[in-house]
Amino acid sequence: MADYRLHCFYNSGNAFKVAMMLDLAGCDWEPVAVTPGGDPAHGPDWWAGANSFAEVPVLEQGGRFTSQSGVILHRLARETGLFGARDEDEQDEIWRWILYDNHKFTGNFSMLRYLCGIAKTGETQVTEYLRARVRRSWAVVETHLTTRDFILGDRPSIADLSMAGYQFYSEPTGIDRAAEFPMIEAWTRRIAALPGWRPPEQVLPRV
Ligand SMILES: N[C@@H](CCC(=O)N[C@@H](CS)C(=O)NCC(=O)O)C(=O)O
Repeated sequence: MADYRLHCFYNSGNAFKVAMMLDLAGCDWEPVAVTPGGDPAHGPDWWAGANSFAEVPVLEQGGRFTSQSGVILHRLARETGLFGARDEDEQDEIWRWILYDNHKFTGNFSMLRYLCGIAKTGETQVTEYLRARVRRSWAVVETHLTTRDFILGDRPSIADLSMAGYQFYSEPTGIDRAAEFPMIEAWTRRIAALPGWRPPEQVLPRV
């Protein structure tokens, strides 16, 4: 069995955040496919116990299960000595961006992508509302990246991996990233150029 097992599914950009970290850090890991709501590999006990939040990703390591991509990234940075903070100020800065990511940068975009690109609901007041919120949070990151290559400055950290998780899916959302957010576009390409990076379709299981 691999050192790390990532319980995940293809469409989860939150799971892809962790998959990127495992790949870039050169970890020995394998994906375990999850079907939301229940599947043969994950019975009711798993959903009620190890995964009581009923979300992916969940990282399994030596019988221990951890959910929440931000916490998983933090643990992996500590264990591998890679993509983490060099001091307490950097640690605070990483958490500041990961929390902003979970709440706004990823939080709004993941719902917009789901409605527009996967459920294909068509235009609604909800998609309009989410798109406006995505544009506002992406504008914050666009400005931040005008003066640096990565979120902390000149080197990538788990803050970048968290925030980039959904940037590698291409369903239409009504937002033209390359045209509207060229700094985010360039940052995404810098992350994809890191040694060991693989796209979601190569690493996450389709269920
Ligand atoms: N803040 C969580 C979000 C996890 C999350 O929302 N996962 C989605 C897939 S991307 C999920 O499992 N959704 C199932 C549900 O909400 O029922 C994290 O970063 O891990």
